[in-house]
Amino acid sequence: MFSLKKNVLLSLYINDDQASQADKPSERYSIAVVVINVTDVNNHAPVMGSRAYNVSITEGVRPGFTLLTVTAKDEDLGDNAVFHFDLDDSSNTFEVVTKGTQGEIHLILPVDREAQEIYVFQVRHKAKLSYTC
Ligand SMILES: [Ca+2]
Ligand SMILES: [Ca+2]
Repeated sequence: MFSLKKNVLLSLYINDDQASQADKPSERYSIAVVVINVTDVNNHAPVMGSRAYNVSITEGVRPGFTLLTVTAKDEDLGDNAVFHFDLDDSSNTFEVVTKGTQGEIHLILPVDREAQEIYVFQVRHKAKLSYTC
């Protein structure tokens, strides 16, 4: 479970230089602890682990085969860091399944090299919450 807050711990001193406890220097000041809670806002978009992938598969591979796992990272915390992957595949041959910060790209239809030799598509990530810059 993520926390939406990070703590900053400060020590606050108050010192009396005029105090007369010269024989007890530890009584010339007092200390208070100050805890500052910094709450996260959604100010980071997810970033892909790589800008491009190149994968080769053999025709005849059965649908369901995982041909690639992509990753992304969001610097925020909790729900502010949640995203899912989406696939822009006009051939409808592949699908992406989001598993945490990873996206598994599966084959969902058979490929035939004589029918199509190369597939090019985009993998996108979409944040669960809108973020502020
Ligand atoms: Ca974010
Ligand atoms: Ca943030």
